[in-house]
This record gives sequence, C-alpha cells and structure tokens, in this order.
Amino acid sequence: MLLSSLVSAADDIADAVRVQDTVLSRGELIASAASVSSDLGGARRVAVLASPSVSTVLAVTGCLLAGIPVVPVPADVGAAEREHIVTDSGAQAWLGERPDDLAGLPHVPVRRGGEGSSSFTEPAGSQDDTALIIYTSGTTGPPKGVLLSRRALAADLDALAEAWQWAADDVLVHGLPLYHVHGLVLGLLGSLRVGNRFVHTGKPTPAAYAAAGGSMYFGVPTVWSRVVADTAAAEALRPARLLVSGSAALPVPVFDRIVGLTGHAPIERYGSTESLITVSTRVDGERRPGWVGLPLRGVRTRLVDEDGESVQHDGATIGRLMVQSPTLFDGYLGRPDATADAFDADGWYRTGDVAVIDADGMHRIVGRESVDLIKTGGFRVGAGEIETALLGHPGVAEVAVVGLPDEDLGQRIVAFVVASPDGGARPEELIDYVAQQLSVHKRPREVRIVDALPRNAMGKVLKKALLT
Ligand code: MLC
Ligand code: AMP
Repeated sequence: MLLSSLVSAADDIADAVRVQDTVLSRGELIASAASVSSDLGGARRVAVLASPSVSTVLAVTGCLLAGIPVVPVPADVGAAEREHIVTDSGAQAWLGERPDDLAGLPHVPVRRGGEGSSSFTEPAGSQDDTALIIYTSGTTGPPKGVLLSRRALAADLDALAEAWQWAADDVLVHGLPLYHVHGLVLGLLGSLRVGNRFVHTGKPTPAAYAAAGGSMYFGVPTVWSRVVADTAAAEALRPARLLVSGSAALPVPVFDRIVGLTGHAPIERYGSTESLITVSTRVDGERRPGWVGLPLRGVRTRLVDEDGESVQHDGATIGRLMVQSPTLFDGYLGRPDATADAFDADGWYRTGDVAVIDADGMHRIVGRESVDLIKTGGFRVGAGEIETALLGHPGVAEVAVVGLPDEDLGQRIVAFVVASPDGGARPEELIDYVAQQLSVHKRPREVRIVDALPRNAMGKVLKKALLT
C-alpha cells in the first residue's frame, strides 16, 4: 500500500499535514479519498494544478488512495505548456485548485470534512499501476510525461527512510513545489508513507524554515544558500535532526556554511524524475562535501565511456552514469522512441549525468552530458523548449538559450536573440512572453540581443561559445 502509514495509523492525527496556516487531520485526508472516488469514480487520470495548498494535498492524496493516476501541473504554468500537458496526458478533469483556463476540461473541487473516516481499503489493482505522471523537460521538444508506478514510489521512499532513519516521530518541513519529485514525492508522499507530520511553508524562505520547528528539512541548493546568508535563520535550525539537499549540486562553500551555522553536515542525495532518488549519503555514514553518497538499497550504478564500456570506479575517472533500480520509471507516456533511447541494451537507465565513483562506492556528480538541459533553482528546463517558445514571438528571428553559472540559482537561463528585421522586441517583453507561454520559472532571467549567433560551417549554433 503506497500511503501505508496514513491508512493504517491507529489514531487520528489532528495535524497530519500543515500548509502554511491550514491544518489537515489524518481523518480528513482519508475522507478525501472517499470523496474523490465518488466524484471521479472510473476516471482514468486527472490533472491537479499543484499550488502549495490543502486543496492540492487533498486532491493528490485522494487520487492515490482511490487508485486514480495524477498529473501534477506546475502552479505557475503558462498557456502553451498547460495545453500541452492536458492534451498529451489525456487527463479527464481538473481536481482541486481551479486553473484560470480549464483548457476544455471540467473542474471538480475537493471537499473537506469527513472527520472520523479512519478506515480505508486500497482499491483492487496492482502495485504496477501508474500513480503519477510528472512532466519533465528534455533537451528538445515539449516536456514528456514520466510514468511512475506505485511500486517505484514505495521502493524509493522505503530506501530513503532506511538511509535517513526517517520515522513517524519526525516533522518534515519544506516549501518546495508540489509538482516535482522533490516536494511532492519525497516531501508529501514520503511523510504520508512514513506517518510523520508534514509542514509546507508556502515558500522556502529562510524565515519560514527557521519558524517551522521541524526535525527534517528539505531544500534545493538555492534554498540552502539563501538560508546560510541569513545567520539567524540558519542558527534556528540547530535543533533539527537532518538537513537534506538535492535536485542540483550543493556548492562546497554552502555545505561548509551549513555545518558552521547549524552544526549539521547536510545529507546530499541525487536522482531524477525518471529514476527517483537513487544515491544518497546516510545518517550513519560519511557526508563528504561535493559528493552525493552511495547507492540506496536495491540500486546499482555504473560508469561507462562513449562506447558503453565500463570505466573504473577510482574516484577520478569520469564516465556516464547508468542506473538499475526498482525505483525506475515505466517510460514516457506515448513516446516509445524516447523511452527506448533512455535505456541501453541491458536495461540500464542513461541518467544523462557524468560522474565519478570512488573505490568505496561514493558518487560525485560532475555535470550533465548536454548543455541543453539547464538546472536553475533546482528546476530542470530544456533549452529547446524555450527556444521554440521564443521563436513564436514575432520579434525573434533566431535564438539560442543556455544556462550560465549563477551564485543563487546554480545556473540562470540566458537567451541570445537575433531580432527580426521588421523591429525587434524588448528583453522584458520576451521574458514575460516565456513566463506566459511556459511556466514562470522557465523564463530567461536575461535576454541579450545580438547581431548574429556563433555557428559552425554546417550552420549549427556553437553553444559552447556562448557559455564564456
Ligand atoms: C517574476 N515573477 C514573475 C515574472 N518575474 N511572474 C510573472 N512574469 C514574470 N516575468 C514572479 C514569480 O511568479 C514569483 O511570484 C516571484 O516573481 C519570484 O519568482 P522567482 O524569481 O522565479 O523565484 P525564485 O526566488 O527565483 O525561486 C527560487 C526557488 C525556486 C528556489 C524558490 O527556484 C524553487 O522553488 N525551486 C525548487 C525547484 C524544485 O523543487 N525542483 C525539484 C525538481 S525534482 P510569487 O508570487 O510566486 O512570489 C528533482 C529530483 C531531485 O530534481 O533530485 O530532487
Ligand atoms: P529532475 O528530473 O528535475 O529531477 O532533474 C534531475 C537532474 O537533476 C539530474 O539528472 C541531475 O542532473 C540533477 N541533480 C539532482 N540531484 C543532484 C545532486 N544532488 N547533485 C547534482 N545534480 C543533481
């Protein structure tokens, strides 16, 4: 059973989930399943506009308990991306929060209440059933729907609970989006599986983290670098048990500042939407700055060269990181070609990351194979997706998008634009255009208008020349 502790706990927990100032009991969460079942019974899959709200928590929990696959939609989604996700996923309704534009689907609000419904029977079906379809960017084209089974989610959460000694008496705090693996799967579903109290701070500000009184905190590196820039907020985390960083590389100076101000060496862990979390440092193991740890229980990793041959695990040789794991996804929805490309002939998942592994199995992520996948504030964004959006603007003749190093965001999205001859567009206008078409978090932080893009003899844009 995916949300086992939620369903099997003997007593009601009055504050099982808190989202900012609103609190939900365990009984209310379980009752949401009954209400979702009766409102949406028989639905094949539903979309949830996953803003950080109790409505989102009830919608997702209700669907998972009722056995209905959920398509989480970014809370800040724009018009074109919303249309794509709704059409591509085949979602039949919006459940929970109401989007500005329904994109042709009916809207079903979630009902609160139902105190006292303390028992629940998991619907007939299998652990192989899809629980979530999370849209994620590739190097080109629109985002693809990643099919995640109930089994994969459960396996990942159990392996993390083992590595982190995560238990029912923890209070987990974060303020991350509820439409990606980090905030939704690890944060919310992890808490409901383990049975601990869950607190969502609305936004991941240092002050909100300091005030939350948690035992475990999750953050992306941008959040942690903002926390350590606020000495008082960082020091308020001293009583916590575990500070966890993931979704992008945690800079070593930030790691060191966390140790200095909180007394805790952060736990680092590595993964992706497709593989879930596969590598982590352990509560009872070494936490080495710049390294992301050991394979979780049941996970195997290897490094290969360009020909697919294994390279040494000597702590120095760089290779392409491959993963085999019970936590792997079941493919991209409706994209057998892309699914096949993601695996080698022996079924190893190609992560797209390059890494080193030392003789003890400790992993260090060196970077990504492709410059066209950008990680900004922990969000994965495809350069191609932004280029396509910008080319839809009449003021843009040519464009190349790259991720440039950024102290705060890790990488910041920068668009190099050649304006169309009949008058260009102002950078601010182009930034807003992307925010309205895709998601606000995918907008370029900077647009540079240039006379020409650097190209090779074949006419291909030389992105590496734009990185300097
Ligand atoms: C700014 N805003 C605009 C705008 N410009 N709105 C519309 N149009 C424009 N042109 C508004 C935003 O809507 C927002 O409003 C406000 O400005 C600030 O937005 P921001 O500047 O984008 O926020 P920022 O401070 O940069 O966000 C940093 C961050 C965020 C760390 C909070 O990047 C974040 O939440 N990252 C987490 C990503 C994550 O969870 N990734 C996990 C992927 S899973 P308002 O009103 O909203 O404030 C994964 C697997 C694994 O990777 O390993 O975990
Ligand atoms: P996403 O699919 O959004 O979860 O992004 C997955 C990608 O994030 C991985 O392929 C890595 O490139 C990156 N990533 C996740 N965790 C870490 C980490 N701890 N260190 C470095 N990169 C990471």
